[in-house]
Order: sequence, then structure tokens, then C-alpha cells
Amino acid sequence: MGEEEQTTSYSFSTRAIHAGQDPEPTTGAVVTPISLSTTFAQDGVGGHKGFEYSRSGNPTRTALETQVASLEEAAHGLAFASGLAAEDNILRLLRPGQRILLGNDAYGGTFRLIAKVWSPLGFPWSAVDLTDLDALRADWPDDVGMVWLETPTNPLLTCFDIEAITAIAHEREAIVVVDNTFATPYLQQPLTLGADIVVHSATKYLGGHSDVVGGFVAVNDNELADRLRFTQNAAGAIPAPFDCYMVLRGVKTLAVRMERHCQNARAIVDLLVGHPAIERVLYPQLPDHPGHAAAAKQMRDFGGMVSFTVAAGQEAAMTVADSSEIFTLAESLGAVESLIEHPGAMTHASAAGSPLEVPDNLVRLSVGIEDAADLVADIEQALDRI
Ligand code: P1T
Repeated sequence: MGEEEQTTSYSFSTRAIHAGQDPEPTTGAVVTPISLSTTFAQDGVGGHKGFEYSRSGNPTRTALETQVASLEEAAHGLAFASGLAAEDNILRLLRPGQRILLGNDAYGGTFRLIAKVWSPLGFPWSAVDLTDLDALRADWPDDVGMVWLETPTNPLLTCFDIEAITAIAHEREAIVVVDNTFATPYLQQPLTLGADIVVHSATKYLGGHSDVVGGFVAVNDNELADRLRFTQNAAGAIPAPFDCYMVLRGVKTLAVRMERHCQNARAIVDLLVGHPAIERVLYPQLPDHPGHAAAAKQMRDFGGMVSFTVAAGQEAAMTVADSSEIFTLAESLGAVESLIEHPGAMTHASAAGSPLEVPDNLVRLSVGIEDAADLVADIEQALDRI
């Protein structure tokens, strides 16, 4: 697939399987080889064939970077060792004194990186309700360098209007970073809505099988790409070639997996809505969900994550999380198998006492691609144990 086709001519599923993945020219291997060589021979000093040293560039990583950039409609893609390594690389774009405006619901590790690692180095931050655009305009601090948002958020699944927030931020000369981990490029492409940078935990839906940790950054702007690539090489938080291969392989089936995740999530939501044990169901498709209108406008479908609060409180929520049989009690998300967790005690424990603290009666589901009826029966029996 030529460079032009990688971003334009072919549809999403075709690009997922072919972009960056032409048969290997010397052997004809159809599957992208895992290039383990750390160094590449040169025909005379400086006469390399595009690769010199594997931290700076690696053929398997280039294949993955081309593939996912294509799916995000991005001119540039950069792969990292983890989602947090990718985030850290982005935060290095800021100058000391520039503020990070963080949406008031986000992954606990992102909060920890911004509030506990970067803030003490002289990068102020504040949490803001990005569903309230009037307040965002009115209360905009002078020193903002970057707006950082997830949509849907982890774990409350709030959705933010990427286009509207970007317009506000750009008028005030701030960069907008969208963590697209929960939506994936199949459901939402933030760069096409004006965002400057997309970041992923590739550990989740991109990898899709809970067997690789990775991160990804996608951008269109050439200068931003140069700065990010400089730091990717200079700080060196790169993924191993095998890990690149694993993500590349996972992404090939992203479209079919996401369709099934969304279908199965809807079946679970149908069970939860109106169930007497449930206080509130959080799913972007529900008309009363915070940011439903933004989700309906900017997403192809509403995703595979479902959260809910349990009417009987924290202990009952923990009982539910502990009582499922198919849903495995574990952190992480976005893979073929269904997972259940208690964010307050698990993924978001580091946000306790902060503006990003989550309700203690909250349960989060990563709905997998098993049989929908089996998944519904499993959650039903777990709720019966309260
Ligand atoms: O785990 P890592 O690959 O470093 O990615 C961090 C990360 C970034 N962004 C979002 C939206 C995430 O959900 C995560 C990781 N989240 C979990 C491990 C979790 O269970 O929520």
C-alpha cells in the first residue's frame, strides 16, 4: 500500500490490515517480521537505508506507527513502551510554568503523572469540568499550555465535545491532547475534530488481548511531530520490536472487535437500566448521560466500557466485583475477555482525596467479546449476591 493510500483511499478495516504492512520485499513474507537487530549496516559513513539504531527507529515499530497513524487520520505516529510513557513524552512539550488543564475524570495513573510527577517540577495543573463550556471560557487561567482530556473518561465515561473544546483552547493558544484509549480510532478520530495530539494506552483495545503493554501518539502538525520524535529518541521510552508486533497484530481486528464490544455492552446496559440493585448506569448512549450529545455527534458507536453505581453502597459494590464468574476481577480493559473492577480501590486509588476521586460504590466493566447472553447472566447472578 503506497503512502497516499495509507491515509486516504482505503476504508478503515483495509488500512488496519495493510497500512505499513506491505509484504517484506526480500522474502515476500506476508506477515511483518519482528526485526530484532539493534543496529543497521551502512554503505559508507551515513549511508543507511532509513534505519541506524533501533532506539531511533526500527522496522517493526515503523510498521505499527504507519498502521495506527493511518487509522487516526494522522500524518505522524509514534509508538512508546506504555501509555504513560507516551503521556510523559507529550508533557515534555511544555515549558515550566505552563498549566495543564485536566478533565475532572481521568485514569488514576494520568492524574498521578501530572499531579505527582510533573506538577512538583513547576508545571501547575487544575481539574476542570469540560462539559461546562461557558465555565471553561469564563474561568480560563492565563497560564494554560495544554488541555488534556479523555472522552469517554475513565471510569465515569463522561464525554466531552472535542471540536468545541479545541476551538476554545486554540483561541487561547493552548494545545489539546485527547486520550482516545476508550473510543479507539474506530469509534472516534480526534484529529479530524481539530485536536492537536491523540494519545493511547495501546495496552487496551489496540493490543486487544491483555498480552502487551504499549503506548501511542498521533499528530498531524510536522513541528509537533519533530519535537515528539526528538524526545522519543532522546529519552528513549520505546517499545520492543516484539511488543510492536503484538500491537500491530491486535489492531488488524480492531474494527470487528469494537463492533462486538459495543453490541455486548448494550446487552449489559439493558440489564442494568431499571435493575433494583443499581443506583445509576453510566454509558454514553443513555440520553441522560453526561456528554451524551457530544458522544452521539463525534462517535460511531458508544464503546465497550460500562460503569454503574450500586444502590446499597461500597461494600455491595465490592461484593458485585468479587462475585462474577466470566468477568475476571482485574485492572485494565479493552481486551477480548470481560473484566470487572472497583475503581476506588483499584485503578483510581491514587486519585483518592483529589478532584478526580471516584464514587466508592462504583463498579467498572470492560465488556469483552464473549457470548452476550452468558455475560448478561453472569452480571445478573453477581447482582443477586448483594
Ligand atoms: O497502562 P498504560 O499502558 O501505561 O496506559 C495508561 C493509561 C492511559 N490512558 C487511559 C485512558 C488508561 O485507561 C490507561 C491505563 N488504564 C488502566 C490500566 C485501567 O485499568 O484503567
